[in-house]
Amino acid sequence: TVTPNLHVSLIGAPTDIGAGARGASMGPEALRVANIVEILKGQGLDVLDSGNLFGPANPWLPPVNGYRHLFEVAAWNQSVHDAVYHELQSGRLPILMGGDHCLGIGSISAVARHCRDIGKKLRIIWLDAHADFNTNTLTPSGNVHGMPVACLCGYGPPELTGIGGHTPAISSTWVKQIGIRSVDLGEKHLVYQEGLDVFDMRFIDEVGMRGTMQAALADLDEDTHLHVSFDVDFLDAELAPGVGTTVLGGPTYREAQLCMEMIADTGLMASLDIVELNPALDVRNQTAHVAVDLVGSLFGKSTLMRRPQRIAG
Ligand code: 4U7
Ligand code: MN
Ligand code: MN
Ligand code: MN
Repeated sequence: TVTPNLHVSLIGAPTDIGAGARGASMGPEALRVANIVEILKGQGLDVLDSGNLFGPANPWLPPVNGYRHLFEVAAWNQSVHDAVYHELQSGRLPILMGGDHCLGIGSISAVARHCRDIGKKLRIIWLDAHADFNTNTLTPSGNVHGMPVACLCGYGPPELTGIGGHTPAISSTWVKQIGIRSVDLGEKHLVYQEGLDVFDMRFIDEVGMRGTMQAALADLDEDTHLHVSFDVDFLDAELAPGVGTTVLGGPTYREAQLCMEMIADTGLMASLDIVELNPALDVRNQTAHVAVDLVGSLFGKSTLMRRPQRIAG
């Protein structure tokens, strides 16, 4: 049987260093203003807000060699790696509050290192409108928030691929992407070549969110560490306007709830990123409130009393 970790640590990483629009740096505070601490405590979790990490300012320069701000991106990711690894070693469940999605490199490198330490199987649920599988030669923007999955799989600069002490940090077969509806032309080829498991919006349209999550969660076992990387632009743009890169046609509120509930039912989530929230583009913090509500469901909030159960594959 599976016992979820009830001791969670919030880690704020206030930066937009890998993004194309300014403002994701305000994400951690917007999540706090939307009562992330109180809501998780209200669900019986022991919540520790460790405050914010520090890192270089955003110089807002054009790309060099296909990367914008590579040096600063590496510095932020090193500090995210160290903080996430520390919480995991302390036996706590880290919740990284970004910040843009380039920080998934540091976060997941740390999770992968921890799983190597203790011999656990790692699986990653990547909730996003985008595949984030660009490289410096494929990227149309140079923004590193479009590259974290590729970097984690070993396609990227050594400054980013080596952060967790092992390159590649993960195998692409460990990643299940949900909600994808925007993949760049060159990126498409690399996603195909790698055989990445992408449950795109067409798959969700045809199979439904229940069937999608059953497939995405099929190869978990009791010894699996499940990491969830929640890019808020996963959600339909009407529901979640407060993100830098909105894409129409995302999961509805109900579909997103079911997705989160089915992850919670596994009892295996052991680390989480909440990224790409951009309060500068939000409407009265609504996107932050929706994100926090969904995170509540990720941690097992449900309408009715529930007995422990597992969704079989
Ligand atoms: B996010 C993009 F070109 N693919 O690489 C790119 F469309 O973390 C967007 O998923 C990346 O929000 C979006 O710049 C990164 C673009
Ligand atoms: Mn993303
Ligand atoms: Mn995205
Ligand atoms: Mn984005």
